[in-house]
Amino acid sequence: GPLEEMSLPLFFGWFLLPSVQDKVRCTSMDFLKTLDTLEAFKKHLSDFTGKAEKEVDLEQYFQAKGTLHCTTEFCDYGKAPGAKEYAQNTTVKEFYGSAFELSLSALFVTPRTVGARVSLTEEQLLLWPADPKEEAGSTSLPRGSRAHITLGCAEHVEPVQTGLDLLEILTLQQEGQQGEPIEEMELGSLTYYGEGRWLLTLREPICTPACFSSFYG
Ligand code: 2AM
Repeated sequence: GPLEEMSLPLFFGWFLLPSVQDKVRCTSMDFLKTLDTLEAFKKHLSDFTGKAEKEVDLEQYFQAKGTLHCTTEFCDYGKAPGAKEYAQNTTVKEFYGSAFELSLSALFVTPRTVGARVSLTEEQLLLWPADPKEEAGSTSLPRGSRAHITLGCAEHVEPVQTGLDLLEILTLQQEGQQGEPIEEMELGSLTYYGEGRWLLTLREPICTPACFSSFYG
């Protein structure tokens, strides 16, 4: 019946506490503001606009998408494959409602999304499901590679894209593409990977408290 169908959430994940959400949002806005002014970014502006001469205001370009969180398992109310098994997993049940500290190690921007990479600890990896997308490349990426927080999406782009954009950058790195080092910024080093893909590796990871829980919507 309908109640049974509702018994699984839309997704499980780590939810940032409201006070740190503001801090992370500010950091991301500052980064976008700075990136926008860089000559190197202007040089590759057509990645974002399709036209070389047009201007782009990155802060307007991306729209925020609700509460900041790092999705572990997308359940789609039970319709997604593996959702039931995940919800019934003893580790998932044990840690449900527990506090964690997430480490944000990088920020990334593409013409589609802006996000923060989350570097998971061994304990946090226990809550990370097997992810076919991480295993998809010719040599698969380490477990947890997709872990991220969506900070914003371009118009008509769904948040699921953020993790795929991150995997794309990590795949390039794994294939040996160093990217083009752009400059040392206050927050860390900025690298360009072509096709509008920018990665800011943070000098100091941002540590943020987060609660492992689920979202029904
Ligand atoms: P996100 O984790 O990149 O932000 C609700 O849509 C949440 O579930 C969003 O946070 C979204 O992306 C995530 N999500 C949506 N579809 C997904 C999918 N097919 N696989 C993994 N995560 C998904």
